[in-house]
Amino acid sequence: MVGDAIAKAPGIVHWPSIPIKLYGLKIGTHSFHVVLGDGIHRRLPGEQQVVSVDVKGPSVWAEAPAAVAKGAPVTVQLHSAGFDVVPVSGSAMSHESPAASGMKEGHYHLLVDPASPPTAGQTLPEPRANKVIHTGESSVTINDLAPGDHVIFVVAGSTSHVAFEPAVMARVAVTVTP
Ligand SMILES: [Cu+2]
Repeated sequence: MVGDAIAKAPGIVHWPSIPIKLYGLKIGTHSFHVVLGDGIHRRLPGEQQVVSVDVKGPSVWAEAPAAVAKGAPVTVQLHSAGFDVVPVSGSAMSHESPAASGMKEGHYHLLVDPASPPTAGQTLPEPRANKVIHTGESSVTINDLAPGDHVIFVVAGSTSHVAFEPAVMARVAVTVTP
């Protein structure tokens, strides 16, 4: 209804511009209901539009708490389908044969508050504590997030750390309260 509050909750994406970008979709058919809201998230007049998308995969998706208190660790749960997640091999980054894995196997890359969203085919940055994490594990804990809003991208990349093309990624938002 016009004037009703639009919740901030899982499955509801508030997006300030066009196009709307949706990350972390599971394989399968999804339908999206699009409505307009005002600056304080109240429904504006206008028809609801419904669009449908069939996601073929591969896919990654992630879950994290929407809000944590300052100093609390943030644990991100990682999920995937349509490719094999393998442990990160070698102690150093290697960039031989970037396309060799062909999206059949790879691992997760977590980018905490990157300057811009990651893109398909890019070589992912080297590990940095609590900022850039390469992992084949099914969860990651991030520490020392400053109070405020944070965005964490989870990017599927090859064993040589190149983002899958087309991009396979999830996005989670975490607010750290003072
Ligand atoms: Cu990597």
